[in-house]
Amino acid sequence: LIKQLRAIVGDAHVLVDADLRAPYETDWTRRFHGPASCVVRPASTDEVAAVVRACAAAGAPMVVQGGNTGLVGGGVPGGGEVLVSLTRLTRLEPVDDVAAQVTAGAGVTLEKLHQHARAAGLDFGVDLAARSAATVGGLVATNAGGIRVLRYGSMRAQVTGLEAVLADGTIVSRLTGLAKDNTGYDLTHLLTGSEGTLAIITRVRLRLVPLLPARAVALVALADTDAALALLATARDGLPTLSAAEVFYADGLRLVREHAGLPAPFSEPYPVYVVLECAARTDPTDALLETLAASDAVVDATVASDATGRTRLWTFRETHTEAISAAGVPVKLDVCVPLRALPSLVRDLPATITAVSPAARPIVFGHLAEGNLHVNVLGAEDVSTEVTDAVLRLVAAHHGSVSSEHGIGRAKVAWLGLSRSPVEIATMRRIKDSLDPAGLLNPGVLLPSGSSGAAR
Ligand code: 2HG
Ligand code: ZN
Repeated sequence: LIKQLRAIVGDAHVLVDADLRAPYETDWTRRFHGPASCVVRPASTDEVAAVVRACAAAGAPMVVQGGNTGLVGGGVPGGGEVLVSLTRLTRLEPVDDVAAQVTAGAGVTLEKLHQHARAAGLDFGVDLAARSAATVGGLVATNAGGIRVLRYGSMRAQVTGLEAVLADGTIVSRLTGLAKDNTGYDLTHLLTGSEGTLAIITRVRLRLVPLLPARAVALVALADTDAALALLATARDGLPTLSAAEVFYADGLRLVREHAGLPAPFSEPYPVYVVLECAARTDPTDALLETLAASDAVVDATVASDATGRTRLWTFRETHTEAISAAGVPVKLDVCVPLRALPSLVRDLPATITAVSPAARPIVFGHLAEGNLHVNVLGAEDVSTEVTDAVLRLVAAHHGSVSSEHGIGRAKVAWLGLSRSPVEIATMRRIKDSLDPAGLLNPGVLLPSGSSGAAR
């Protein structure tokens, strides 16, 4: 097989040596790792198809990887797979400014996509902290969310078409990007969020949004999560330009400041902080200030309209992941609950976690408008299963989801049943078995491997 793969992509792009494979075999949180039989780096859809055909003929399972920024182990090997890295699929086609769409290769980074869209006077609606490494293929495969879901929706809402290689090497392509197209099963949206288990996405057609150059950011201090929700309601009503509403807490801010050596944003600490961002064609600062002044929930606030000041305020939020990783290997849980249940979840989390791991240190932050919290638990690596179980059961009891935006990956397969019914899971299994009967694509990701007759 390795000889065949070399013939397809060239010797330099089949990595067999352990030290060359290593960066692909571990996710950057260091939580998930497994050996790949080799890493193969195709440079085109045809090469991906040939790689898949060769692997399928050899009965070799594959794991698909983009920028390796995923947080649930969906892009790292379980053990022994051929790792198909898509980072060489970097073709970005010219922006179609009539349709306001663009076609991008799976390996294009989010940052490059932003630059490309902005150079054409448009923008791309999804943004997230891992923008410099996260790739378009992975963002679509995991239906990534990020900080602008409030305004533009998740990745799914941006995808108007895609091209993918099926498990037998067939290429399926639908890249016209029609705004209305009611001609049967929506394969694009079936593959979006399928986490590499149904096909390998090689190109995507994406919707673009107007470029809004005038921005204002507020960092707001509040007494509790109820107050954060009250502020959100006021901001949603009063600010049509609202683009982001993010939340973090005093312990997260402390960790971020220690890690990055940042000064305190206010003269005294507060329990809860919310970052609001408004984006428009004309300066939204006055409207933002008026909204803050009208909200009883606001205890203190600081607002920035210039790029440096905005980045300074965002840094308090966006450095969380990095600061947490620098402090240890966290148990990372990405969950959401109905907004009304958010204060109760935040209140119950610490005791739920310390009941199974007394020394654990939970740090919670996330995307306020979707009730999406990133529950990061430090000092609980040894009891990660127990902590995960306790937190996800608490979330389910609040009628929430065990994965809000990161996906199921390998991390949450055992808990999928807390969010999806047995009938839903059985239906997903039937779809998986019909598209990938030998169970060769990302085995062990999203659905347990080997639970049906056809899978390994
Ligand atoms: C974010 O919102 C990402 O910054 C990462 O989804 C979350 O590190 C995390 O838990
Ligand atoms: Zn997030």
